[in-house]
Amino acid sequence: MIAYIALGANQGDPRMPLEAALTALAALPHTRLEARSSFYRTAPIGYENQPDFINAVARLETTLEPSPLLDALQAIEEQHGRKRTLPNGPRTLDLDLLLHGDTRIRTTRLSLPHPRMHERAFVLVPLAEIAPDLSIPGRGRIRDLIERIRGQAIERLSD
Ligand code: PH2
Ligand code: MG
Ligand code: MG
Repeated sequence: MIAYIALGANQGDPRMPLEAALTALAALPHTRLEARSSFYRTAPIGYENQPDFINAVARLETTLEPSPLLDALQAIEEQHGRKRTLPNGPRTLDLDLLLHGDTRIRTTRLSLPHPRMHERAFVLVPLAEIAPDLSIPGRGRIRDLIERIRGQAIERLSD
């Protein structure tokens, strides 16, 4: 199964936890890291009085089901000092499961596709870099979705 993961951080030098998280994703059991986007500097969405984020997206090929994959993502977050404080507030590392094949579920623990991904440039722009022809179940083609979020500040960082 193909799964897409959003990575984000905005404390200290956020590139370090993002690089460490990519290494940890590549080391997950039954999983291959197939692609990763560039890093992007993005203006905070939601709670605005906080530093800019660094965001990226990774594509995994995995036989892990959504729930064990989410467990693994949360374990990686905790290894990198994630403290759950304000919703939408500052974080040292956030790993969100965006898509898992064509799975559509809504549970208290996990919603797929991620319920806000289609309206966030910090997800769609890095995702389009590694999956330009993707369609998001129930939401449509990524190319069309990106047309609607042109106002959100996002800048691709050089390697
Ligand atoms: N994550 C949030 C809320 N707002 N804004 C940006 N730019 N990037 C994020 O990763 C982000 C956010 C909740 O997880
Ligand atoms: Mg999260
Ligand atoms: Mg998040």
